Amino acid sequence: MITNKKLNQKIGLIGFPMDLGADRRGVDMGPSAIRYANLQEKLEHLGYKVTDFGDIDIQISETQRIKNTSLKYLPEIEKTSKILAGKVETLLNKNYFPLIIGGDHSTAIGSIAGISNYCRKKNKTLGIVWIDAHADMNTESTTPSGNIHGMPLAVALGLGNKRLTHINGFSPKVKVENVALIGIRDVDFLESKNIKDMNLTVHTMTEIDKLGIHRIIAKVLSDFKNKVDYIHISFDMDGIDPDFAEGVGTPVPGGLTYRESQLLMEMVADCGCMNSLEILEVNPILDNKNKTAYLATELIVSALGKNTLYN
Ligand SMILES: [Mn+2]
Repeated sequence: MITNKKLNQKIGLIGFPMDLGADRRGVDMGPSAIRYANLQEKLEHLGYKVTDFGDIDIQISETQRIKNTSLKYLPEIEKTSKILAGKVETLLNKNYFPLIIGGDHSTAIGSIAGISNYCRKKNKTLGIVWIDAHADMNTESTTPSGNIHGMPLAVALGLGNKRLTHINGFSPKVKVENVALIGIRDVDFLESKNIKDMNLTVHTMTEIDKLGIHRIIAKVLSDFKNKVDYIHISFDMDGIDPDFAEGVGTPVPGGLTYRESQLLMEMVADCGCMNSLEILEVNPILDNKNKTAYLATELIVSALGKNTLYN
């Protein structure tokens, strides 16, 4: 028995080989590594119809100059985020389930811009579950690095540079009360002020240690079921402990275990309430025999209804 109610739905896969948002090079190879880990085959085995729409073209850093050290590679990230936003919105309008594989977490700037524009036109309320070691709540005025992959949640909430916050001409893309962060364990000093000022819901690793991942994700999903009618999952693979996911953009010890991350995704499937999914920050250069990309594909199929006993 497959619990996910969306079975037989068609999945539209988009790769976003972006690493301009991060200092460490390598996550641009994430989409390739995840495809190599048999993603499409695993999804088809579950009964989905999968169309791979390929990667979005992104220029490499060697062909660009950094003009603003607080917002590195802003022009290319802005340009490609707009393309991604348009493609994701088109997929939703054609009744595809969008599955976006990154790429660093700046990918979420474009994906969420497209999803939010779709929700706005269809009068749907968007909720976002953000799984990550980091809060990604920096702006150009708080960032210690200038790396845009530390900013995408702030951008979605309307904080930061207008060229990012106002893609598709409106902001914020999601209301702060409809966002939940899970797995957080590394927040920058000034970034924490943005979190407090916004009154953002953050489930830190400390809270997960105390209460258990089951209780936290159950509460997040039941709250969301009452107040939103579209759920996007933004999953940064560095939310998982480097013991299980060493090939990530920015590894931080003390993260979700293999089983905690699986249970989280299985509960998302049981909920039957996920409308789009993105998996980010797989870095094959730091990985061991593509293990982290394989884990990414296992998490994707779990979220889409793979069940231990029946398939
Ligand atoms: Mn992130």
